Amino acid sequence: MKYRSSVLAVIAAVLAIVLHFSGCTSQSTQPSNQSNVTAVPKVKQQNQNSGQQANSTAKIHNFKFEPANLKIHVGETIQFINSDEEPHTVTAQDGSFDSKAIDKDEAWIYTFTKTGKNPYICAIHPFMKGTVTVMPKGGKNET
Ligand SMILES: [Cu+2]
Repeated sequence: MKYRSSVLAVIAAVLAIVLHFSGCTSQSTQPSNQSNVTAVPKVKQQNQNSGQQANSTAKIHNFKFEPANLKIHVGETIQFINSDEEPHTVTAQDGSFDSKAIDKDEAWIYTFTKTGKNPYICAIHPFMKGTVTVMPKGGKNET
């Protein structure tokens, strides 16, 4: 009886030591990578609105437009900001606008001058879809 309990105590001590060391070595806390701080995106100024403030923002993230459906009023400007490593485009399905490739942390701004629905895709990844709905000024007759 006495012998057995002392054996158990030794086993418990060994287990405690093993657990202690495995716990220490397996989880070394690595410094968190802070490279994904959102910097102010540089704006691709390739349409008619260079320098204009955007009324709304759509992010391009994880191969998705966020939000995928935006409602604005006619004459308002949207900035599309790509936060993916991959370049994306904002390309109207009817061809009325096309950002061309927007690189990582770049923004593209566009002013919508006609009412109606503007479905768009990423020309590089056509499964990426979004819609900009442009309402008349004053917000009446919303679609
Ligand atoms: Cu894309």
